[in-house]
Amino acid sequence: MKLSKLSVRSRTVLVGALAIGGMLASVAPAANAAPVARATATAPATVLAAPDISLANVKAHLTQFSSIAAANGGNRAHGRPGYLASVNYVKGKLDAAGFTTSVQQFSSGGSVGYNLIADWPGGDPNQVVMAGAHLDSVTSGAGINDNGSGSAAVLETALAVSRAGLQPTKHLRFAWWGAEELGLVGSRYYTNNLPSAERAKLDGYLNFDMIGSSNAGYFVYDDDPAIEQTFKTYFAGLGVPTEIETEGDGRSDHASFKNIGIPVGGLFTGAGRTKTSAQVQKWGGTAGQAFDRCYHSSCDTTASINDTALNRNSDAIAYAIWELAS
Ligand code: DTR
Ligand code: ZN
Ligand code: ZN
Repeated sequence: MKLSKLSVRSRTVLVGALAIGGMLASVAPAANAAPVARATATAPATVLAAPDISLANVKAHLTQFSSIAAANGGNRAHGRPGYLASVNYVKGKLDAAGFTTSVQQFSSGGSVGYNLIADWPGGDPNQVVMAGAHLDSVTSGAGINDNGSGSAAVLETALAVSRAGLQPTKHLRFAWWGAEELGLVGSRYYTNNLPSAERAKLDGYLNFDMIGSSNAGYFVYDDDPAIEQTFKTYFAGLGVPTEIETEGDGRSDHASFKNIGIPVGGLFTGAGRTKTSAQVQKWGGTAGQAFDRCYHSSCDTTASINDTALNRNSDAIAYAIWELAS
């Protein structure tokens, strides 16, 4: 079901049904799904390793976002047609993959905004693991790193869950936020309107905003120790050093969840701050230059993406989802 332009009204659509549904329906594994480990009377289910997330698939989503911006005035900003087209693109992929999707509407600056929520049927409805990314760009450009990168990586991880026919212990929910660039408006609307009984079910929220910066650093949010350790373990396995994220406390959608007491974590490759020589020793790149010299600029295009950083972070997201939901 494609969304068309709607009247400017602030209302919650379907999220109530989403919260009430409880997602108890099980889903038959896809025909080519990897065999799912099952607990037996004597042995607990072993946690299956997360699949590799295809960089090519993630970049194909970025190409779609780029085409959407080009066809809609050059951006995917809140209140502009490029944002709604981005929502419809992501929603179409998720609906086709068996997710239960809902669109939450809100109003900001006189325009209608949209959050896209996708639940993977199954898992304990009282233990929900969420992962999200803001889908809107600024008006100055296509927003491919900020935040097509996070949106595409979370989408491809969700599609990998479907392809694997994953049946995690916990319930998985994915989200793409509107109007983050206006001040976390979409994610704040979601958390402010989440009933307390639903808040209590949230075990954690993972946020991915700018994960393919051209002069990338590898930053891990240090808000929740367990989530932080999950990501650090992954990067240690790659032999990639990480630093704690200090540029953005409160500057992305994880803040909306932290503000209501939900454990949060996430990954970031840097925005306007300058990379130091010491960081170049760890990660390569260019000292004295911004991590993303195209931050909030018209040059935030597919040409500005660091493939290695995007690939590593996409795989880290899958690793964390498989680990934290088992
Ligand atoms: N506020 C984000 C960019 C940003 C800046 N610092 C951080 C730290 C962690 C995540 C994101 C960010 C934006 O412009 O969308
Ligand atoms: Zn931004
Ligand atoms: Zn962002």
